[in-house]
Amino acid sequence: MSGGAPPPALTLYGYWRSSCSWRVRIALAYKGVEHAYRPVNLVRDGGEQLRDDYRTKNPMAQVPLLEFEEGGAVRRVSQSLAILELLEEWFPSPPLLPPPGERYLRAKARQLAEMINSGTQPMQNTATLRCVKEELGGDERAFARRFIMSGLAAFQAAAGELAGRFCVGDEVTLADVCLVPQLYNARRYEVDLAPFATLTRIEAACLALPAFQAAHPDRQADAVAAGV
Ligand SMILES: N[C@@H](CCC(=O)N[C@@H](CS)C(=O)NCC(=O)O)C(=O)O
Repeated sequence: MSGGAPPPALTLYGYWRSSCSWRVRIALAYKGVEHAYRPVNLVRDGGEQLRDDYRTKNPMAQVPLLEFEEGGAVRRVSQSLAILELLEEWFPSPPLLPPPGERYLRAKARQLAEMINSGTQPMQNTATLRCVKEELGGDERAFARRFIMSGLAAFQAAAGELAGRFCVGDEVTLADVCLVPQLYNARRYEVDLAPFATLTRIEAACLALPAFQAAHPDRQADAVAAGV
């Protein structure tokens, strides 16, 4: 059904300011993987992700989505961490996880990534904030700020024993790939980052790397189209 070799062509559906798309862009750039990019504008006309043609591709109506052909069939994978793990299997070098023998450290890199992926980002996602504001009449920015702060505080506490130059030792892992876009979002929602000195130090180390720079939202073709 599915071979081990990577398919010849990959297409990433994403949005320049989507932190989850940014995670995948970092991994593709870090591993030097050629791919096509198909922007899905999450804002225009209420959001292109909600259109039937996109929902057919991803019933969750979210980006990112990775599309490729295999064995004559079109295959699609959504959920950034599933995509990152797939890329790690196809393109193991350079790795985004500690070596296979380091099971504890591999689990910790995944744990930190999940603390952002499932514990923090969903609370500031477009659909969540639209519900807080339009259906519940709440202050969506305060809501986002509240959960980004508690998520980052937990992340920093959990990373403490492991952090070196990056979140887990001195090599980039999935934890860094998730952290950097989350800190960008924290600034968008005016979170005070002063208590997170370890995280902003790691962020600076990541942003010194060409892959993180190339994946930055402001460098994406659809950001230019949006006038940024
Ligand atoms: N856990 C998912 C979350 C995906 C997600 O929330 N994507 C956001 C952008 S970062 C989105 O498409 N939002 C559209 C919406 O909420 O309508 C992943 O990691 O891919």
